[in-house]
Amino acid sequence: MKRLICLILSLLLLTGCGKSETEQPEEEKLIVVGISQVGAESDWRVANSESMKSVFTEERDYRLLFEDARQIQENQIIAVRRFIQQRVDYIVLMPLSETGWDSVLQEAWDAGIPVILVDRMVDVEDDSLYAAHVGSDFYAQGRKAVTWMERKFRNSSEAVNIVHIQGTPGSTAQLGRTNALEDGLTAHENWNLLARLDGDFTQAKTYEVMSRYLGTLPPEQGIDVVYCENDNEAFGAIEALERYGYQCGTDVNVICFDATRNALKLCMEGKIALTVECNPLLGPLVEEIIQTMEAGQIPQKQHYIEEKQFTSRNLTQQIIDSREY
Ligand code: GYE
Repeated sequence: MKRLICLILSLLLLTGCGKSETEQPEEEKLIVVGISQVGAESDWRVANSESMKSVFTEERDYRLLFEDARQIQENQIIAVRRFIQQRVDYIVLMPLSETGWDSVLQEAWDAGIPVILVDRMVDVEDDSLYAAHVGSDFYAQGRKAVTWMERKFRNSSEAVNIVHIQGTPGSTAQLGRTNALEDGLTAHENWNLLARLDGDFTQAKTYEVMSRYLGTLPPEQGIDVVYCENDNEAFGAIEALERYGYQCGTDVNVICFDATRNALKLCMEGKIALTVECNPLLGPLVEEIIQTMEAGQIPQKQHYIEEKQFTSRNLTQQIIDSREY
């Protein structure tokens, strides 16, 4: 009797328990997406991760493998190699900095796994190593800030004293926003760069470097602009400036990028003069690219998104309330 039961069970297993031959087990129907995220250094980054996680869910037929690199590029390279070993269907990479990607992207290409770049770019010799890029034009964002400064100081022949707080060195967001300011400095003789500090896109580091810097300044030193390469740097800079008795919005014009809800609030209060929008909600666009490839088509290589800019003049409470990030 035992033998008979075993035989029936084995037969059932062999025939797939009566399922038709074309039907696949649940797991195999899911599109497997491996995401290598930079870290969680800013409000922008957290919103970007949330956007990806809300799109790539099992209910929507995806299996998501999400790796946070904690701001270390080596961790991203390890994650991408792991995704290749796991034979994921797509790799989504938010590269920390632009260089150092040729070998690992070549490995993904050799394994036939498309790589979609999100947010920042990579500097590789062969751009067929990635399928598409979705992100912002960071130089254009920087130009918006520089144009605002040009208008603000157009009638002033006196020195415009600027403190520049940079983002993670070598990242596309840093390079584009820095280059735009550099061009502004070259174009305007009276724009005077007081200092260039590395805030690494974080509030804590910016508070630290800014406090240290302000501590070295003579009390009469005026600062007209603090050009922060993201909102979180602006939060840290404002804290430090206030600690040293500067009035943000009256003495100092703090400029930043992202336009997250907390920055919009400070802008409405007048402490931030300008925040240039950088949209982190890129999950739906990445999904569109994946679906294009699933349909056997070639996706558009470059996707830039429309972005605005905010000052206390065009901000409303309604805009702040409806901000998703
Ligand atoms: O502005 C900043 C972040 O690369 C666009 O990185 C991104 C930047 C963003 O940490 O907040």
